[in-house]
Amino acid sequence: MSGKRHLRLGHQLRDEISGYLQKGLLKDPRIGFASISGVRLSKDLRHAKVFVSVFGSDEESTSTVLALQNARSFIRRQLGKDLHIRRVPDLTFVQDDSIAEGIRISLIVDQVISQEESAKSEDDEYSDDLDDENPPHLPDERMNADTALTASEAPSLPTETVSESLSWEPIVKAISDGQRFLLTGHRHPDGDSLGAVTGLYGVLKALGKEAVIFNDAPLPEQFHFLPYAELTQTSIAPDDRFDVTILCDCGSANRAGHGFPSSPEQRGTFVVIDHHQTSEMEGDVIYNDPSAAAVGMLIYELAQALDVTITQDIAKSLYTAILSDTGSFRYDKTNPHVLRVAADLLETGIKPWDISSALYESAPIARQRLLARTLDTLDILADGKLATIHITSDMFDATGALPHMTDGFINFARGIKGVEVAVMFRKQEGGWKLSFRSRGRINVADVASQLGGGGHRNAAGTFLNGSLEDVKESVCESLMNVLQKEFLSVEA
Ligand SMILES: [Mn+2]
Repeated sequence: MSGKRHLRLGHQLRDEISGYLQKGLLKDPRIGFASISGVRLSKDLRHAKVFVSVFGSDEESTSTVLALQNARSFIRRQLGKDLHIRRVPDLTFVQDDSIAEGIRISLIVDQVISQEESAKSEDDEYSDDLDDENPPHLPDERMNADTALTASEAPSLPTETVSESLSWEPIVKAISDGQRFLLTGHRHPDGDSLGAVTGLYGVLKALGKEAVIFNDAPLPEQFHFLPYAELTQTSIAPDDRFDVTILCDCGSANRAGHGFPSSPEQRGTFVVIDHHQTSEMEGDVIYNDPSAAAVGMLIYELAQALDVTITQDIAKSLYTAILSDTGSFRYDKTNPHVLRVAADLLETGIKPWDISSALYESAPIARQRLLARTLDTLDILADGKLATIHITSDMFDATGALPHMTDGFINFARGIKGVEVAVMFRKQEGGWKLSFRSRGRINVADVASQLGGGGHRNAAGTFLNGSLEDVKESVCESLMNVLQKEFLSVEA
């Protein structure tokens, strides 16, 4: 069998069956809002597995797949007529419970599968570099820092409810008992993770503790103004031992930098302080409050629990963290409490403009040149609800800009009137780093986590392999489905 034929048939089946769904040809009421995410053909073209993505509850998924399965004879007959083929493959409808799976499959179909197994082997590639620019953290408004991922962008989740079940007590105890600390945030740190870490350093210093700040790479220049940033170590000696290791702004050690100690002997008590909804959490002590606008807010609370007076140095760091993750006090999590904490920090005498100008108004010229080119790639889809931009290697080469300088670019795409979701595709070694931003209706954390990434409701990211065309097509198709469902269901 030729690869071409295989490819063509896979596409035809996918497109035809999708068409039947869209046209409402299948009248079974159990069929929910479904799309065909991919078709996998056996070598001899006699069998086809049809992957169905259902945007709805588990029950809706199951009943949709069941209904399609029951209608398979009808669908085969219809396909025979429409495609003018004598032998339509046997169809098996299976639930594609992740968009990622769908994309994986459709990319594979595009590349022409020669063995069925090839699908499996690519699994891992998606989850890889999640951290790259911190998925769980997507910047918001930011100019440079990878920052602002803003949990703040995630509306709702009343603070009170969440906090009630959370207690600082175990962390206060771990800190009181320990003497030597290791502090770090996620790889490719943003203003919140670094501000939280340097603020926490100030808190520990006030308590007379000894602490090491770790990041696997030198800090981006715009963070050099942060107190204690210059103490950051890019490696940890294998024989170095800590009583307590505190990880901020992400939920697991694999999001920390390369060289982050992996053994309990070295780490001591492993404490995680985070505010992400989708992080998988690991740690001896975990404090995760997704309602918090920034981890900086949590470090402020922790300082209070420890009875530490906020110095200017601590305030600078925590203000940076909060400013970063609230998009300069623009997102929904900018509630009265956030502003009161910010006000407290300003009471120490720190100057807001010193911080905001260092963070947002000190861009290198190469960054602005890359921004100009990136905006030129703007694509508007889904009746103006979906905007995409992309950055290729050539664009980096032509401008001399570096990957971390692209923070905030995507907000220019989301910032267009009518755009509900924006996606930025940025070339990275081995594939594309995707950043998602939502205006609020669509939960892009769900979309990203189905693609092996994560993030917040309105800001998320992931990494995918493939050509720009393939990745973009698949992701946009999935997003268009999500948008269609959201807007149909709301308008209906
Ligand atoms: Mn954060």
